[in-house]
Amino acid sequence: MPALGQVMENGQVLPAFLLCSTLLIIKMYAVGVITGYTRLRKKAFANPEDALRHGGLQFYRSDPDVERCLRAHRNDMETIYPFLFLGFIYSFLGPTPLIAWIHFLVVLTGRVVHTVAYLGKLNPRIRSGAYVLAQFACVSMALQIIWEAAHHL
Ligand SMILES: N[C@@H](CCC(=O)N[C@@H](CS)C(=O)NCC(=O)O)C(=O)O
Repeated sequence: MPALGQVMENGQVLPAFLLCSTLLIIKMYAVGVITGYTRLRKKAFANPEDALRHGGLQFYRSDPDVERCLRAHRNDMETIYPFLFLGFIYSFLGPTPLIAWIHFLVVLTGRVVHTVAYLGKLNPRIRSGAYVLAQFACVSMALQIIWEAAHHL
């Protein structure tokens, strides 16, 4: 396996991964901000002390839109966190830069579309398709890591 500096210089694979993964982390932050904004807009708070601060204990309640944000965030955690591991290790396997870029961009695009479709209540097929697309790229990276690791046992 090449050293970190080599990967950075030669293939532009690691910088591609760092770019896409950091954008995805910022995307997750955005979901958190939208969740907080939705709580304020719908007056639906997760803690009694928050509700008291914003008008009374009656606002210590759940809300379908807030729940939707939380599900989008949970789905991000189920998919993006594994990508942070898989993409990083994959970057060190010496993949063809173009193929690696395609993997990372598919995950980035898939996850952004998933969030937009989920929060925007779009046709569920768009969300499912985006989910499957991003997962497909992640499974591809996982299989390549397993393959490489198995050959170094
Ligand atoms: N934990 C997921 C596993 C399957 C999954 O991630 N499905 C995608 C595409 S249908 C999804 O957007 N699920 C909705 C969600 O996780 O809230 C679930 O409960 O649905």
